[in-house]
Formats: sequence, C-alpha cells, structure tokens
Amino acid sequence: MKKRLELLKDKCGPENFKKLEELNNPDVLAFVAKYIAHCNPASVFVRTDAQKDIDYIRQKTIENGEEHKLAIKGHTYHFDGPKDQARDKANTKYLLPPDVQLGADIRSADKKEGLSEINGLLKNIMAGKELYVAFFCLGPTDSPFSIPAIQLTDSSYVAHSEDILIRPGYEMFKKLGQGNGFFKFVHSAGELAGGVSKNFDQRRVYIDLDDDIVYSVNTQYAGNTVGLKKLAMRLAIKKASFEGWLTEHMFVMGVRGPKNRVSYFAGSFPSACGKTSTAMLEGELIVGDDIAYLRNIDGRIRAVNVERGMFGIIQDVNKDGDPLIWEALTTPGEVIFSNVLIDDSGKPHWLGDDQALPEKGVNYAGEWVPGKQGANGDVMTTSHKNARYTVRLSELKNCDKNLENPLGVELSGIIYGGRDSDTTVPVEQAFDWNHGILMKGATIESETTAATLGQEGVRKFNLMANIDFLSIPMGRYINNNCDLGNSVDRPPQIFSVNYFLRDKNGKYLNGVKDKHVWLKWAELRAAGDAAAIKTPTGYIPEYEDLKRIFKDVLGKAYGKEDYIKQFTIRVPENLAKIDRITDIYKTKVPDAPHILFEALKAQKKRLQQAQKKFGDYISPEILV
Ligand code: SPV
Ligand code: MN
Repeated sequence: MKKRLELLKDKCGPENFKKLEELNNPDVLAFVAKYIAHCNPASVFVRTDAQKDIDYIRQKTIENGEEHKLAIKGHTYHFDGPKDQARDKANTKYLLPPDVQLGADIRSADKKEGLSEINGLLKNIMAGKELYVAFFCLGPTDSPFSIPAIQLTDSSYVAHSEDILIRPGYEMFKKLGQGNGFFKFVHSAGELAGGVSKNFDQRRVYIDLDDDIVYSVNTQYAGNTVGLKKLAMRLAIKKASFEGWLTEHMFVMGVRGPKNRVSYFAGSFPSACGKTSTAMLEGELIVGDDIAYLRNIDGRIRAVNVERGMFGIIQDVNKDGDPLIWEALTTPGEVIFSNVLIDDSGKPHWLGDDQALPEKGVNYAGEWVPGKQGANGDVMTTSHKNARYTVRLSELKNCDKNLENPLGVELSGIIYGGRDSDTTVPVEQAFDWNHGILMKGATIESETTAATLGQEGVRKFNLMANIDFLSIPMGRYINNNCDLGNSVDRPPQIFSVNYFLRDKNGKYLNGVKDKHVWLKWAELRAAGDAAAIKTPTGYIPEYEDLKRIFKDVLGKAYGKEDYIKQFTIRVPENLAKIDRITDIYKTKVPDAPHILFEALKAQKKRLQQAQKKFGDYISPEILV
C-alpha cells in the first residue's frame, strides 16, 4: 500500500494529490491508488467541484480530439466507433460467486474468471494517457436520496459528459466521513485508432455487486462508459432492494391540470420508445428523462431525478415536434452531439431534423456524401439512429423548479410504455397499485430498437422497461415494487400507454403528438376528475373526454371512428400476450411471485368472459 501511495503521489503531482488528501478518506485513497498502479496512466487529474477543474476537462476534450468544436458557441461533437454505437448487452455481465444466481435473462459471469479477465484487460491500459478522477452525487445533494460515487476514466469525453449529466460530489465526499460506502467506476476507452476504441471486440462491462464497482473497457459509447448513468443504475437497483426503495428506468415530470394544478408523473419506457419526448412535452415540466429513485417519505411516494442532464436520442428532434430541445440544440450553450453528421460549416445534421441535407460531411463512419453505401450495400443514414445529444436540464425552458428539491416530488401517477404494434390500447388505467405493477409493469413487451446492439423490431419481454439493468432476481424486484405502493395509504395511480399501435395494414393509429392527450387524461384520472370505462384490462377514457382534450391540447378534431379503432379491446392478442408472459415467468423466473400468476389468471378470465359475451374485438361503445 505504501508503495502504491508513493506512486499515486508521483502520478498526481502535489496539487492533485492534495485534493485527494483533503477528503480524509482512506477508502478513496486506496481505491484510486489501486487502479492507478494497475492501469498505469502517465498522469492523474483530480476533479473537484471547482469551475476551473471542470473547465480543465472540457479543454482536454478538444486538445486530445475526443470532442471537436461546432459553429455554435459551447457546442461540440464526439464520434464513437462504427461498431460502438449502442449499449452492448451481450458483453455486459454481473460477476457472481458460484452460489448466487439472478435468473436466466440476466447475464452473468463467474466472478473469479470475470475479474481475472477484466484485470488482464485493464493492466497498463492507460499507458501514456491522463486519468481523470471525478466525484459525483447521484440524486440531489444533501438529500435522503443522495449516493456518492467516484469515476476513474481515461476519457475526457466521459468525464465531460458526466459533468453535464450528473451533480458534482466532491464537497459531499468531504462530509462523508470514513467508512461510508460509495459507488466506484473504472473506465478505459483502451487503445485508440483514429480517436475511437480500437479493440471493440474486447469490449467488456463487468459489474461487481459485492464491491459496488463497475469496470468498462474498450468502449466509448456513453451507455457503456458513463459510469454514473446505466452502470450506477445497476448498483442502485440492488442497494434500493435491500433498503426498501426503488431505482427505476423512469422519467419524472409535472403535468399541468385544471386551475394551475401540477401533478407529477414518473414513466418507464424501454429505450427509444418515447420516454424523453413525453417528458419534454411542450407546456409541461421536466424533472428528469431517464432514471428515478422512488421512496416512501412521510407516507407519500416521492421521486427524484438521479441525474441533472439528458443523453437523449436526436433522431426526429425538429423544430415542430420538439421545439424545446430544438432551441437548446440550436442556440449557444453547452451541448455534446454524438454520432451525428457534421458539414463543412460546423453544423450538425441528423435523421428527421427537417433541414436541407449538406452536399457532404463527416459522420461516425467517415466521409459522407448523399447516397453513400455502407459495408452491407445499404445507403448510409446521415446520423446513426442512436445518435444523441447531451445537455443540462437547467438549459431548458421547461425545467421544473423541483429538480434540486432534496425530497423530490410527490407522484400522482406512474406510466408504463412500450413499442407494441398490435395488443394494448393507447392509454389505460390499472384497477389498483398491484394490478398496475403486475399487469402493466411486469408484463411489458416491446419491439427492440437501435439503442442496443442487435436486430431491431423483435418483440421482447421487458418488465418495468428495466430488464436490461436488473441486478436482483426478477421475483424479488416485482415484490419490491408491490411493497412500495402498499406501504402508503394513497399510492400513485398506474397507467399503461402505447404510442405504437397499428391497424391490420400496419398503419399507425395515432399521431406522434397524441401522447400529450393520453397524459392529460391520466392527469385528470389521477386527480379523480374524469370518468372512465371499465374493460377486462383496466379503465379506458370516454370518447367525450378525449374529444375535448384533443381540441384543447392539440387543436384537433377527434373522430369517433378513430376512438373506436384505437380503444377496441383486442381479446385474442391480449390472451396471447398473457400466455407468452405466463410462460416466461413459469420457465425463466424461479422466484416469480404467486400474486403475479393470480393476476395473470384473473385477467385471462375477465378477457375470456368478455369474449364469450362480445366477441374477439370489443368496441369501447359496447362496454359503456
Ligand atoms: C437507454 O438506452 O435507455 C439510454 C441511453 O437512456 S444509455 O445511456 O445508453 O442507456
Ligand atoms: Mn434509458
């Protein structure tokens, strides 16, 4: 240890070492010293919460070519490698001792073997590079939700992204006291070629739950590297499960109701299924767009945004559809664009931006001209489908005043969404909390998207839209969800939404803006201000209410035929879904709770009874 400390001092230099010493925390020193000895960077920079430290990292991103300046002040862009454009689920694994099992759908590796592999990859991996040590706070600072965390990375882009996305935590560490745990992240982009990770075929994201540490190597894509985002989420799911609260893949937002009422909602959707665009709806208030912690505080379910920024999908962000993001992306301020197309004038372009295409440009795959073909002979898109922007929420006009509230916001509702072309209605309220958790959250199926590597459009089970991040057995996770709502007198109302329903010819039954109407209806229902129709699967809106909301919110006429098409209960599809889900829980989830099977059975029975009475496709008009 003494030798390691000497080395640490040497690599840090006096100024940076002093910043570590001032934390007065031997665990921090030991952790940092261990990985400096192992990864062998040329030098170490320690980031406190001071602006000059933050500026230093930002400057480095330009100097070392991980980011480049764009024409608009404060805007930069970054490219990940062509094969490193999304979360790598196949190589993201929990390192588990032989006696621990998380279940069939949660990837894991033997801890001893995994550690030996990752340590092999990390050995001397930072040679010649600078290592950044940065301290963060997950959740608002000075709050019951706060979790301290340290990131070690040799990527200034990762450290810069984290500064935009996550609240600073150096001052928190000062107050932490010795012996308190913190989350730890070690990242290296590995050897770079042309600025991108060369050894992407040895990309690994390994999570050690016992030691609250995540290792990420040979990758740059933020979903694999920004420790404080999805990697911390996995550690927090386990921590929450032991402590009786929840870590969820949820936005948090304020929805305006009548008479200046603001009701807060949290919403869980699989990646690239409309989560951010819902949280960003014009006229409403955003608290967060991706990850939330939920706790029972004084008998109410309250939620915070774990982050303070957005790493949002840029495809289809345009002036008309997303005016608020558009403004942030086209005016001076701190923004990182990743994997978009850059033209000669330093202007970014992306799919669906409604702008004229340039004659040429550069994207993550190199020089681009219209019609350029990719390796498979297909015409290459300008930007990658999973291209993103990174921006602080405080830069947005619709940022809610409660973003930094240490107690978060009290939730009136929870929404589960997914990409479902043929089964569930556009919006529906659960009968009660358990029905919502079990039959809305725990039964989500969604068609896969470009946010993860692999084929798109395949229907996949994705409970609570959180399956990619679960670090505990599914049954326990479902029970924890039920328990939280049952621990309060008035739990939030639970809803499902489906923005992707199609007719038999494959045509979408809704416009992209219709989601606003579903949300406003949910707000009214949560406040007890709207009637509803009871169906075998939950409560659906009455036509007259939707007609009024369509008019008020979108200025649009809403026809009865559209309503009937959208809200017809599709019994065969719903029954098939119940069978698929029951089968998954029976065969793959050994600890699936009994109440879940009961809820599935009860819903099946309700559907079959209705089928006998009304047939396969039940118009809402029949149920009134
Ligand atoms: C998602 O894929 O759900 C995201 C982006 O929010 S990532 O950081 O890659 O997880
Ligand atoms: Mn996400």
